[in-house]
Amino acid sequence: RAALHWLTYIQWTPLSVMDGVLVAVKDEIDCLPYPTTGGTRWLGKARPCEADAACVAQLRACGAVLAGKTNMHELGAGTSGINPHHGSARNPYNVGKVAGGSSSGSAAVVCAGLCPVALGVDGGGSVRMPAALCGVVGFKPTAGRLSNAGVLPLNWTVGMAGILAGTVEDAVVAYSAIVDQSQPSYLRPELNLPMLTSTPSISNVRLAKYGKWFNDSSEDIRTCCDKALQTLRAQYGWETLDVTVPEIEEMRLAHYVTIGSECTASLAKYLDKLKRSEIGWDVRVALGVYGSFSSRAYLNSQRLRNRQMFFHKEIFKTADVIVSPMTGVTAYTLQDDALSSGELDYINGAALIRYSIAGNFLGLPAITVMVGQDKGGLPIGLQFIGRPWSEATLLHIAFAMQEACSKNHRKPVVFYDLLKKD
Ligand SMILES: *[C@@H]1O[C@H](CO)[C@@H](O)[C@H](O)[C@H]1NC(C)=O
Ligand SMILES: CC(=O)N[C@H]1CO[C@H](CO)[C@@H](O)[C@@H]1O
Repeated sequence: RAALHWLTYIQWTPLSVMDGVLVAVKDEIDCLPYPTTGGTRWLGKARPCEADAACVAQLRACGAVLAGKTNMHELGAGTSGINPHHGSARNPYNVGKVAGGSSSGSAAVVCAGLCPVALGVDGGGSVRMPAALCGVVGFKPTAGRLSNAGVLPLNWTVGMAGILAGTVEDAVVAYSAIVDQSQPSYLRPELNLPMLTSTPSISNVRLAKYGKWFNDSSEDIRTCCDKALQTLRAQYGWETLDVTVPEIEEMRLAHYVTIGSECTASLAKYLDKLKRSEIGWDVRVALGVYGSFSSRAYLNSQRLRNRQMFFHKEIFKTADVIVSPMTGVTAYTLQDDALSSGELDYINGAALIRYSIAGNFLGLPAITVMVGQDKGGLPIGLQFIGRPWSEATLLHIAFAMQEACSKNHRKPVVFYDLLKKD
């Protein structure tokens, strides 16, 4: 094998289309030679990183250059990306605003042009929310499509790796590089990759919209996302259907109980020995709440999970995707005192996470693509949530959306054009 590799270099044949491409990795995914801190001061020491995560190993085999680890919200336990231990990622569209979290650094580096692609982890919208706030593509495939080996926190039933990319095309390339093909194919349908062309090769897409939920966002977001749907109708003839997604608040709570219980369970062996002073204030509060959930609450949450899956299956009988804004607010102000003390902002936090839950709790594939900017120039993302294993359809739809509106977007204030020779 070594000899074959050497030959490859002599002939200057790229290992893959990702050969030489810079990729950054969220600090929740194992990537040698770096420790995996999970945004904490202690986890990198308590749990040494001994091997690349499966998705990182696949990228490396494709020739990707692992540029480094990106900062994140401590333990992924918040949505702002404010981290008092390692510094807070700022939004390249306005450095006075948050980048969103928990994959804050991954969103910021892609937005600023430093890498075309970065990996994140999405347990409660943590890839898609910062992607929307930073105006990049955020893609979370179906649960089980990617290997969770080497991804923290271990064995969450809601979390998995995801992709942040400058364009849908780049997301497709990275996706094809990291899909898990190590397990027998009866565990998941065969992988399909979309052939993206400027005139979409799919027609009659039916988009399900729950008006009351859709409207539960700032006026700029509502108007912009509605306009995007009108564009899809005008340009491609894709119709929007009115649907109801029942029990959204119950789903949010059941997801919260699930993610909290799983986090506590997988980190218990470390947390029991840890001094509270090692943990940021907001994460101390989060861990206190997580640790209070009973096994009965966890089990009842799983009942709600089945019930909610049934509701979604009903919607997918008539619609191809569910469409919503990605977040209820755009990037908000990063307060000076939050830099050293962290921050708990439940109002903005709730508005950020409002549209994320089904992707995690039901394992559905979901993608966000930038569709416009608010009055302050901050990006607005539109989300498409698909049927299980419908990634190819989702990527087609996201690409069509990108093609229909990306020419109107303004560039971030902080942007490095790595291809410019000067
Ligand atoms: C959502 O808001 C729009 C105006 O932005 C309004 O026309 C529509 O009736 C609202 N829908 C619901 C279900 O509240
Ligand atoms: C703590 C725990 O259960 N870890 C398991 C998580 O899943 C991987 C495989 O996906 C196992 O190797 C771990 O033992």
